[in-house]
Amino acid sequence: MYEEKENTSSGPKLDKAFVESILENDAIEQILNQGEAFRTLMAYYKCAIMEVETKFNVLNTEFSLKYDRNPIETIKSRLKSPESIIEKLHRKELEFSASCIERELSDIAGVRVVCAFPEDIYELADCFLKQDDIKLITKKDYILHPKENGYRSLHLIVQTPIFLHDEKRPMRVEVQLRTIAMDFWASLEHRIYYKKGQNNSELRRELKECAEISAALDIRMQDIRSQLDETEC
Ligand code: 0O2
Repeated sequence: MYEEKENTSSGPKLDKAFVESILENDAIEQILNQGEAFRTLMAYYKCAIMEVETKFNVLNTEFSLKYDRNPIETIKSRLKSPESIIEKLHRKELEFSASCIERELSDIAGVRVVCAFPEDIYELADCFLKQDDIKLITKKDYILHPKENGYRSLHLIVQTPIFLHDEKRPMRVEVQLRTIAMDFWASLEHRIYYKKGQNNSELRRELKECAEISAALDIRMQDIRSQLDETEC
C-alpha cells in the first residue's frame, strides 16, 4: 500500500499465519535466520526512497518557480511488505535471503509520483533520468501502450546511490508516474481486481471503458491548459 507520509514505525512486522500458510518449516527457519540482514536491507531501501522523493520534490519546487505551478500533485511511497516479498520469492521459486532479494527483485522500494497532466509525467521523467547519479534499468510505458485491462502509468526501474558512513551503495527503486485520473482508476482497479484474479467480465469491460474515458479526459484537460498558457503569453 502506497502512503503519502513516510511510515516511521520501527520496521515491518511479519504476519506469521500468512507465512506458515505458504511455506514449509525449513523455509520459515531460513527467513527467521535472515532477520537482521533483512532489516538492514529494508533500512537501505527506505533511504533510497528518501533520495528519490527528494529529487522529485526539488524538481517540483524548481518547476513552480519557473512556470508558476506545481507539476506534482502528490508523492506516495511504500516499502514492499514482508508478506509480499515472501510471496513473490515463493512464486518465482527463489530462496529467501537478503542478497537474493537485492539481486532479483526491483520493486522493494516504490515511489509513486502523481501529476495533473500527462505532459508533466514525461517532462519530470526526462529531468529525473538526466541526473548523473540516476541509472535507468528498465522503462515500461503503459501510457503509450496501456495494459489490456486499461491500466496506464509510466514505470521506471532506476538505480540510485545512498551514502552510508563508509560506503556509497547503489539501490534499485521502482518509480511509477501517473496522472490523478490514472491513479484514481488504478486504485479502484487494484482494490477490485488486480492480484485477486476475479472474473466478472461485465465489470472488467466497464472498468476498461472508464480507463478510456479518463484517458480522454486527461488529454482534454491538457489541451485546455495549453490554450490557457497560450492566452497568458
Ligand atoms: P503493489 O501492491 O502495487 O505493490 P514484477 O511482477 O514486479 O516482476 P511486472 O508485473 O511486470 O513485474 O511489473 P509492472 O508491470 O511494472 O507492475 C508493477 C506494479 O505496477 C504493480 O506492483 C502495481 O503497483 C502496478 N500495476 C501493474 N499492473 C497493474 C494493473 O493492471 N492494475 C493496477 N491497479 N496496478 C498495476 P505490485 O507489486 O504487483 O503491486
